[in-house]
Amino acid sequence: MTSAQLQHDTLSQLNASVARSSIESEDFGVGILHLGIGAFHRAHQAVYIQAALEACLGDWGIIGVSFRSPKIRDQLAYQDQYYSVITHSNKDQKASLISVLKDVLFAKENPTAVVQAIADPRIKVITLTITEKGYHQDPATGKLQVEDPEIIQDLNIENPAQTALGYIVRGLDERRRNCGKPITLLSCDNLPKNGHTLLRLIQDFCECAAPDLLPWIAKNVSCPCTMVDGIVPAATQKSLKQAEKLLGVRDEAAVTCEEFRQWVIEDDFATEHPDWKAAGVELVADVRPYEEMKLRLLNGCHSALAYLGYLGGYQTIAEVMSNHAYKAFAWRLICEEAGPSFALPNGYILEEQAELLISRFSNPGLAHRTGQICMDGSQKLPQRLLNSLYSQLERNRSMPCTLLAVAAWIMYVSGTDEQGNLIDVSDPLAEELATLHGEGNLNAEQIAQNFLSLETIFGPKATQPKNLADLLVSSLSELRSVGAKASVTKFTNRESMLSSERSTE
Ligand code: CS2
Repeated sequence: MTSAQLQHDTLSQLNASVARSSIESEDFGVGILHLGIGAFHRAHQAVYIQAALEACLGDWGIIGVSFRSPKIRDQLAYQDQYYSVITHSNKDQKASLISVLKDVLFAKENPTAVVQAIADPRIKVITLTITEKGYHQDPATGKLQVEDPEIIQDLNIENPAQTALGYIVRGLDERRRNCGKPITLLSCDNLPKNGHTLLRLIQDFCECAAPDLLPWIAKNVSCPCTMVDGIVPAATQKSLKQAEKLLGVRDEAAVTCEEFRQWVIEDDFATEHPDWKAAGVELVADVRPYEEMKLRLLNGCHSALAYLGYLGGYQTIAEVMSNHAYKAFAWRLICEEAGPSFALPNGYILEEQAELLISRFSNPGLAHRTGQICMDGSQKLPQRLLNSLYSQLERNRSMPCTLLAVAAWIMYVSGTDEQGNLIDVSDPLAEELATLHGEGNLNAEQIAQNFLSLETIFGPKATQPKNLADLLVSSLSELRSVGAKASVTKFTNRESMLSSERSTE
């Protein structure tokens, strides 16, 4: 027998073990607009906002915006905006009901409603998870990609918006005319200086399309930087089945995540905001050390394990971590390569971070597909791997794990795996990247040269470390001749060599 679907009328059928909120939707009004309502927002910011509301009520209900498809809007509408978060610790699973969503808009269907929501005086904070590519930033110059066809369309303010920036600028313009009230925009994407980057791109956009909006923005809009952390794999039929078992009802919008969750925000709001502190959010003067730690340690290692894991035949990160060699590789990448490339936030210890990350990645309850993390590598590589690589090579440090990870990304985007199977490469530059491999007849030197000429990712030649090309050629050659698993195994040998050295000291 199939169970009933989660809705207001079926709440009484929820299993007693499901954590229910002490507040109900009618207790609060709307105050937050979220752009890009995917699984990550539902398992992260929405959970914090629910905790803030439970600690101290206020009008902080969320209106979500979906850019990609009407599916999540329809699912949540049918479920009266209720959904569940299934938390997998390394030992057990817990289900919690989330009831902070008020409505979800599907942008393409009603672009005006999104613009009006941005202008709505009840909205004080706009949160964003639009992915790296959603910012349309030229990585080489840091400026808006004014040549991008969607941006060209959006720069004509008369056209209905297509991009998040297009919506934001139209909405802010309407807000200025409508109520004139200040607003805070919180970028929650894994980008360096995400808030400041967002503000700069909005300004670039306005310079081309609405220059008279700039002085109002300077006075009324703040874009604090944030660091968001929490592993949230995409839902699968299996995860939805597991959710149903825990809940006692079906939830088409259930999200699965780990127990760990962190949100650090630069304390620079133009408006009031939910009681972040009561919800466990850290407000700090400077997010940078947290952001570097997150991007270089977690995300850098994640991408490295995803590319090398995928090529090694592994489907999920937990499976990758069950291979001792990959674990040793992760430890070395974090502790010896990425870690020493920046200053950790006060009170953080590198080895403790490495242990925590390795245990998080090993969580068997999270079927986090390597292929999901491999997506959009062209947008992720610089902040995750290249920043630490460049700064450490300049200091003559050896970076074999990071180089191997970059080489693995190059092999991945060729579109063919080690067994000759096709890879469905999802990346805005996918076609261009595949051509850099030629017809399969290029040697490692030629491939490395082609990739290093890609300034949008690797920067101009003059800014690249002098020995980068040679080092990349040797990592690529190794990967091409022995494959990912054997290349990674070298690091276990080194680990065991080191421990035997230590034990004979
Ligand atoms: C992952 C991130 O998909 C990816 O690229 O590395 O989504 C990662 O799971 C989160 O940033 C963890 O906070």
